[in-house]
Amino acid sequence: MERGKFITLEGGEGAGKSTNAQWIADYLRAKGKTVLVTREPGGTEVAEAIRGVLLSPELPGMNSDTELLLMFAARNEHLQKKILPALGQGTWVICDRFTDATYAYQGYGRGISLQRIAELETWVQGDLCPDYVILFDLDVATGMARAQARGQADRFEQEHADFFARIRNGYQARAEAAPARYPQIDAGQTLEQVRAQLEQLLERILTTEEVA
Ligand code: T5A
Repeated sequence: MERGKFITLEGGEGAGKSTNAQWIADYLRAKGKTVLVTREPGGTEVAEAIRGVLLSPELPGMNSDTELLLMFAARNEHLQKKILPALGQGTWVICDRFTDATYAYQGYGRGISLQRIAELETWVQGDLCPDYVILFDLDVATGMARAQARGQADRFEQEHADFFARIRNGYQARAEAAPARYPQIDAGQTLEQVRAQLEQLLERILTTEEVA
């Protein structure tokens, strides 16, 4: 059976990934695809429990390497139990954040060596990487304002603007290195305009897959 496509949604806080994940899935389903929507950190019972530790504002701050290892521990569980079986059955997987978030947050944000992240990536993923990384790009102030408007901030949302500026730069650096695999959405537009951009992009992806 032909492997499903693996599409991840990335960007800073409040960029609109979660708001649009289900909409993307519904669009693809209407085009005849079987689609699974999931998220990181999380996606399985064990990985969601790890997410609870990673995001809790109640726990004291954790060492950056501990944070990195927990992200990959959750990812391994998620990949083995959910993502790889789904892809193997021909299901398209839409994942709200994946390893690009680790490069952006733990690498560019926390300052962990990108080489160290790459080693863990190879260990956990082998040669699996997303077919497309949809990057929701948004200025930091708007993203923080949107996230704050939702109420209590998690451990990451309590960081300062310079942390999120490094993250945005990190995502841009990764997108510039492989622009065809990192299509970008201007997430500062209205939801209607964002969805018009997504529609164009999804049509392009579907056409490319038909030709391939
Ligand atoms: N993390 C994750 C790491 O550090 N390393 C890793 O490897 C991984 C996988 C996850 C945290 O973990 C970190 C990154 C994160 O900090 P989370 O709660 O899943 O925590 O965090 P986010 O993915 O950032 O979730 P957010 O909800 O903050 O961002 P979204 O999903 O991009 O934003 P969304 O869709 O919830 O929208 C936010 C608000 O804006 C509104 C929505 O209605 C909502 O209220 N909105 C818009 N308003 C106006 N115009 C638009 N176009 C709008 N789009 C959405």
